[in-house]
Amino acid sequence: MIFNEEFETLPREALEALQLKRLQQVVQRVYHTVGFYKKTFDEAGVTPDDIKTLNDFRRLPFTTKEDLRDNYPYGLFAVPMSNVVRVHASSGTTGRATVVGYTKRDIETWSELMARSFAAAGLTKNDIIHNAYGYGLFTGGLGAHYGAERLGASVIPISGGNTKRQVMILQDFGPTAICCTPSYALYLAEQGEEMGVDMRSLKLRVGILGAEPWSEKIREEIEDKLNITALDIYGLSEVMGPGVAMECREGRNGLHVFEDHFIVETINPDTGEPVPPGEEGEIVFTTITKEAFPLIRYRTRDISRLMTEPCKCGRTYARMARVSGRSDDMLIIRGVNVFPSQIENVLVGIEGLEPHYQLIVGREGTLDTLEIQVEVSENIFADSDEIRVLQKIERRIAKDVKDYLGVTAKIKLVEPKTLQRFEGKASRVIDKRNV
Ligand code: DLL
Repeated sequence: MIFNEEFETLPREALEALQLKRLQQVVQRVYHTVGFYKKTFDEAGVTPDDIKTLNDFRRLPFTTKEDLRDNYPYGLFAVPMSNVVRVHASSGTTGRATVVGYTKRDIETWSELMARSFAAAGLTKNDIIHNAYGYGLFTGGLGAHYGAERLGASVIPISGGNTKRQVMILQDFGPTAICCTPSYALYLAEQGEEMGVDMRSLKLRVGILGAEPWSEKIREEIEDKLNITALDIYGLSEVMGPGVAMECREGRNGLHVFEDHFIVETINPDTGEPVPPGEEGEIVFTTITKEAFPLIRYRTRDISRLMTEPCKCGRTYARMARVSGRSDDMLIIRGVNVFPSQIENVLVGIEGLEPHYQLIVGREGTLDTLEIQVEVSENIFADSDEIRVLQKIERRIAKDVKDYLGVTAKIKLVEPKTLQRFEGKASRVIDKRNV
């Protein structure tokens, strides 16, 4: 279902004309209201009047997370605080939080984009949405909440945590859709099973899952355990929150970027040069309708690739492939670059393992070490030849990690349900080298 037929299916030419018009307006506005942009544009030798085509746009300087931190908390706001009706913040793993603001109209836009996302997942006003994204400074909870109301659906504002109670509510209130991180969906499934609840026979039929990277294999696992269709939703606080891009039910292949509100590009993270559609690069967004906190060419650090082929759902937006990881999540182990998602890909391909793992990076003398802890499936312990089977799995992981990623890892198989579970975003890397 398409929530806003007019904008979501605009012919490309009209869409690009709209983008240019909106871009020109926002560039004028930030140049004249935000000191930071005046300075960076001047330094780059570009003025708002130079933006005559969408291509000229590449002359504008990038904005980085560092810039946001330097202007903490409100330095990049383009309206007076009296026009700001909400702030959110993302904590990040290092340094100061990033603070973002919304005008009344920004909240309306965001609600509409979330409503569009829910509609893309096949939801209507007849659905009951169990919203387990955290409410608070995190954008997930309130973002999804307002979108669900905009759609006219019924929302259960359960937020994160208290997992046993969540299982009860899933049984008793009969929600048809769930919003949470993929890792929390798995945890809920596991917790339900432990409570003796048949999680496949709930009324749930759709999951709108995001806020962290996940793989196709994890999607299959969630779909199987909860008997739902699981769809990927993407967003980041700086750009708006959830609902920047959403996978549609029909295509299930890449997330449509709501390009009437955001211009998306991919760049080479090392050189800043543009990368053509189809090739992996760092995703960069420019917001073209936001009032309180517009962002020009914001470098997300997220790695993905753009797809411009038409989608069977009829939306004319470009799609981004599922985010494979963040350039700043990259681990360098004895000089080899490794993304946690690459290790996950190796693990999910091996029979007998559960999708719960932890990576521990350390240092012995001057050498980096990597330990992969991963849970094995319950049924392995039923095997009479348990020890031999376990050893075989261990060797297989070590070999695959070495063959595919070029790093030597110590493997530690652990019993089911012994590693940490996550209510929000999973954090699977413990880097002891930094402490
Ligand atoms: O995570 C917003 C959100 C809430 C998105 C709920 C989807 C659902 P932040 O806390 O600012 O905002 O974190 C943003 O999370 O730059 C990505 O690295 C990662 N991320 C978000 N969605 C996805 C996804 C929210 N679908 C950061 N796949 C982003 C992979 C994702 N990574």
